Amino acid sequence: MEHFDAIIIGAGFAGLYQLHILRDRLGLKVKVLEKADGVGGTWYWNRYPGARCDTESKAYSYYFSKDLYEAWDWSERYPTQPEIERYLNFVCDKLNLRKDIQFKSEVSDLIYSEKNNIWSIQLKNGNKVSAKYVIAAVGCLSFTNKPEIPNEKIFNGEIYHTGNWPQKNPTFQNKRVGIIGTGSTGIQVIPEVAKIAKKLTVFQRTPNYSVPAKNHKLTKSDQLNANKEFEKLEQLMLHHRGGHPWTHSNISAKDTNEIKRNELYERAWENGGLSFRDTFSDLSINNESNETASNFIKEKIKNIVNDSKTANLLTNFDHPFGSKRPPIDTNYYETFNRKNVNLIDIRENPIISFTKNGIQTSNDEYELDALILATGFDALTGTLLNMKIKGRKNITLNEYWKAGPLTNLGLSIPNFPNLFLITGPGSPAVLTNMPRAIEQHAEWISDCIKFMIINENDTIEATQLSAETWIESVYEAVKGNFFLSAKHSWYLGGNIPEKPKVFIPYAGGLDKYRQICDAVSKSDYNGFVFTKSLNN
Ligand code: N01
Repeated sequence: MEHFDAIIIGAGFAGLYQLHILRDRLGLKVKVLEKADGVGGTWYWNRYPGARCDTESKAYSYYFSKDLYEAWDWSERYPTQPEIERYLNFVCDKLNLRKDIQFKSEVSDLIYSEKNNIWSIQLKNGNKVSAKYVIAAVGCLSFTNKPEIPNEKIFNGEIYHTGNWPQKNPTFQNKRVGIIGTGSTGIQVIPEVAKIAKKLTVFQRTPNYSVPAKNHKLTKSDQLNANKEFEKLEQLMLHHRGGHPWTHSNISAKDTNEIKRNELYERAWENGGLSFRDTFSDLSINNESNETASNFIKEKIKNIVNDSKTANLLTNFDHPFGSKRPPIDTNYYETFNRKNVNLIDIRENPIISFTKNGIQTSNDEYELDALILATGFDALTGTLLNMKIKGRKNITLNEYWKAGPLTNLGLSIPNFPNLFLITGPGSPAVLTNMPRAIEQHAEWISDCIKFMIINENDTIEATQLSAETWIESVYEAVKGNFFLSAKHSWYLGGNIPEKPKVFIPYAGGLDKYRQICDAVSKSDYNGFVFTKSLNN
């Protein structure tokens, strides 16, 4: 069995950067294990029509190297899936990473041996490797949520999940297509499929608030400006709680007069994108303020959608704006004005089962040639818990996290020494511009391993007390935030029936979180214990 200093699981944004710095800065023997046959992580699997990032390309890039940043030109304001996949392949080649990535290598078991202080890593293909350190760079949204609809086997049509899209794009030309799900993904895929399908039936359980992306092609001068503004963008992102390149508003919506407020909303709507939710400072904590945003979006939708019944269904919100991750779109609401598109309310009339020819709801049958599930993910913990991870004294991660994920800083788990998580549960991760959170984590982990090498430590492990204290901080950070009021949201495990219902990410902001992590490393890792073996 080949032994490595470090095994990294996953070759997305996180795994690639972690490989680069552990190998090229610390000189470690490192291998990345990747389930797919190419790099990209989330950007490998989510190749559905319309897949594109909601964060602007100039910000959704690595920032650790200005040379690397300047060597790549994005072609649109928001990068498409194929362009991000190409970008990650470019980074991989530029940094000569590919030779240390083993593709088609899905990890099934991770077992820690206390006796040897070694992790053995079992792959689904039967191979085995071992390592001193394991870094799980498995992504936060990588384990698909496929609802169990009875009688799937009798359905004659095709079934696709957006999070596991086939390499060879299926064709929907002249087909009757159904889509379940109107989250960020559904909102991207629906307008694209509507353009080609003979008929599109959208099965909506909960309407979502969406703001226009206002995507556009980037000109040469846009690209040069992004390069010139590298330092400025970097600073803005460092000080933004979500790692985005704009400043926070300090104006309350409720305290702003209606004319001014609508002017600011209009400007944000016209500008498009995720910054809409930062138009005012109190949208996520004050009912009155939140309602102003919700009403503004409702009005917009009602002005766009011609059929009033459809418009009512699309605005029948059951959660405050921003309490679920707000999507952005290109022609989502406009799509419902097409003659070939039909919106079905499955909250009122739930899906009962597949039939031979389609889907049966409580009041009708819908004939379909293909069904697309845009039903999201078992987020943040799904992929970790699906690998069988055993730590000290044979404790399994599944048992240890029975009541919810327990980590210190979302980086390390008591009883699981030398196992690090990138953007793990308890970190700001999914509430941020991911590459910023990923770079911060990968660097913290690399610094920590360097510290261990210098000090000849064999193991590092979060203490139980530090993890319990940190999870208290996670609950504290979200108190009073509307995130807690969207009961079905994946932030709360609400989309997976058997999941503990706890708020998973740290909502205190990436800026504050970075300071906390820095303070921990400066204190020689307060909250962690190190051990040395007798050989040292
Ligand atoms: O998943 P979701 P997503 N029966 O969980 C419905 C990121 N992302 O893939 O709301 C019927 O948000 C569910 O209905 P409801 C982003 O962080 C990023 O869209 O639970 N319906 C909902 O409508 C995002 O938040 C980007 O009532 C069922 C939908 O399916 C995260 O990924 C692009 C159902 C799932 O929405 C997840 O987004 C896309 C069932 N049994 C995504 N189960 C970019 O930035 C679920 N639904 C590129």
